[in-house]
Amino acid sequence: MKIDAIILREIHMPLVRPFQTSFGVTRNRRILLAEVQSEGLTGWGECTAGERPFFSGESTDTAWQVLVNELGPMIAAESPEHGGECPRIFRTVRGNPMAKAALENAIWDLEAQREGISISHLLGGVRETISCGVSLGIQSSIPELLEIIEHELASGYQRIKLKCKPGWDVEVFERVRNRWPGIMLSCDANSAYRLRDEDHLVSFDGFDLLMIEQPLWHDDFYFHSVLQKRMNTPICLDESIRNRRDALAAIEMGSCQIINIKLGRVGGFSEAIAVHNAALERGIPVWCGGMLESGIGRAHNIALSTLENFSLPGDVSASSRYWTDDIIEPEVTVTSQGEILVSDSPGRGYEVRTDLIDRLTVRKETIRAMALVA
Ligand code: OSB
Ligand code: MG
Repeated sequence: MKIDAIILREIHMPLVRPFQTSFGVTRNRRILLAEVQSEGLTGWGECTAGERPFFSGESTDTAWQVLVNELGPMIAAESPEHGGECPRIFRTVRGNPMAKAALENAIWDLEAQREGISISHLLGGVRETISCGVSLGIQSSIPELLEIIEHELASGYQRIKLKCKPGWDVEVFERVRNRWPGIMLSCDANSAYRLRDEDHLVSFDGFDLLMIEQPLWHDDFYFHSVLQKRMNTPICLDESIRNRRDALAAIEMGSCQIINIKLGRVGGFSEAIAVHNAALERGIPVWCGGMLESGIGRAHNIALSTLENFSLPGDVSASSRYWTDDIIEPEVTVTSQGEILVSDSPGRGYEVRTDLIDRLTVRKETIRAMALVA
C-alpha cells in the first residue's frame, strides 16, 4: 500500500458547553487530524492530546511537532500495509502515544477500506450496538448538575459518570443518589486525591458506585492497590494504563478491578487490542473512554467498543453533546435505549466533511516520501 501523502491539520472547534475536570476547564478544542492518502483511498485519524499537558504529558503543540518532524516522515518512508505495523515503525520514538495513535488509526481506516470491511470487523469486533454512558463535568452548582443528569437519563444514557474532586464529591453523590437510587453511577477523580484522603475515599462506598476512576496519582499502581484493599468500590484505572504491561502489572497488584481503554493514551488500535486481550484473559472488564473527540475519534472509539470485553457502558456519546456541527456525516447519534448502532460500511463508517474541516483549519502540513534521486 503506497502512501502518497500525509496531510496534518490543526482544527479549532468550540465545545457546546465548557467541560470541567479536577485539572481544568476546556472551552475550545484544538484538534489535530491526520489524513493519509493511498492509492485513491483516504484514511483519517485524530490526535486526542489536550490543549495543555494536564491529562498527560502531551499537548496539541507537542503532538504537532512529533507528527511533523518524526512520525509522519516514518510512515511516508515505510508505507505500511497494516495498522498493526505502526508500533514497529515508531519504536525509536519514546512516548507520544496520542501523536502515534493519530497516524496508526488512520492506517487501520485505510486498511479496512482496502479490505471492504468496517474497522470493527478488521479489529475482530463482535457487537452491532454499543452501550453508552455520559461523563459530566464539574458544574457551578448541584441543582445545575441534577438538571443535566435528568436530561441525559431522559435521552436514554445507561450510565452517569460524575467528575469529582475534593469539595465536589460526597455531597454531590448524596444528592444524586437521593433522587435516583437505582441508576448506574460512577465517578472520575483524574488524580485529585492523595493517601491522606484515604478515609474520605473509603466513605464513597456508601453510594453504590459502579467504580471510582483514577483517584490517586496519574502514574501510580502501588498506592492504588493499597487503597483498593480498603475500599469496596471497584477502582478503575485510566491515566496509569499506557500499554499491555501496565495492565498486567495493575491487575496482578490488585490496583484496579476495571480498566478504561483510550486509543490515544495507549498509542492506537494495536496496543488497545493488546490491553483488551490481557484484561479479557484475566476476567477484568473494560470500557472505552473519551477525550472530547470530534467525529473521527468518535468513529474509532465506536469500532474499538465492539470488542468482546467492552462489557460496561463507555464514555462514547452523541456528537451533539459536544458540537453544533460535527466533522462527520452522519453525526454520531444515540438511541432512546442509550445505544449507538455500529455502521458496517467499509472503514470508519462515517463520511468526513472536508469542506467544513477546511473552514476550521488553522495550520496544515503535507508530508510525502522523499523522492529517490536516480
Ligand atoms: O478522564 O475520562 C477522562 C475528558 C478529557 C480528559 C479526560 C477525561 C475526559 C472525559 C470526557 O471524561 C469523556 C468524553 O469524551 O465524553
Ligand atoms: Mg478518566
